[in-house]
Amino acid sequence: MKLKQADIVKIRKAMEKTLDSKRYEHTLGVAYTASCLAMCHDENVKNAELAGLLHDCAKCLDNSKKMKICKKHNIHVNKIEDKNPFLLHAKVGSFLAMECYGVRDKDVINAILNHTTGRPGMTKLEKIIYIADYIEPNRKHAPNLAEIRKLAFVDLDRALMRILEDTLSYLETLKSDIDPMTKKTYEYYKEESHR
Ligand code: DGI
Ligand code: FE
Ligand code: FE
Repeated sequence: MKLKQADIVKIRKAMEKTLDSKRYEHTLGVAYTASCLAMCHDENVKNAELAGLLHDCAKCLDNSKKMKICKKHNIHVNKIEDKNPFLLHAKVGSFLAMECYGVRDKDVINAILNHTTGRPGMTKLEKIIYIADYIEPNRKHAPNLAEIRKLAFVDLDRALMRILEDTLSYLETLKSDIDPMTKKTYEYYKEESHR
């Protein structure tokens, strides 16, 4: 099924309702940034906008609601997610994208699913959403942001690697639990960058 502009408008309005205003502004930032990255790197622009709009659609559900959705629909919750339920907004979000927002495109669904931890062997769209989430205009505090923003429009893989490195060291300084997938993604792209 081809995505219509009307579907995008409907989803944008649904996000305005379901997200708090800060998260909605971030969401618009990710959608526009992802569209621009798609233009720059020859990806489907509308898919990038759609995945950007929906990537945090489950972010404003409280943790018990996210857990409940996982239990009800047999979505696996690992130990780290059990201790840090905010991580589940990606899995739950991809589920809602399919079930509530009618998304059928697998690549779009996977871009939502993997936007927090990444995964080894990401598609171009998955990389674009992962990167757009980090560099969108409302983000302010990440180190090296100006440099990574520029790099994202030159080389997706190098931008991805910089973000993975900075995210992992940030999580390590905070002594946060690290999801096995976050670690695996980093190891995979570190190896790939040496090739
Ligand atoms: O939902 P957003 O805030 O827009 O962005 P996100 O879904 O990428 O979540 C961002 C946060 O998630 C960021 O502070 C890094 C953190 N994160 C990524 N991987 C892991 C993680 N946090 C923990 N505790 N463990 C991880 O493996
Ligand atoms: Fe998120
Ligand atoms: Fe986000």
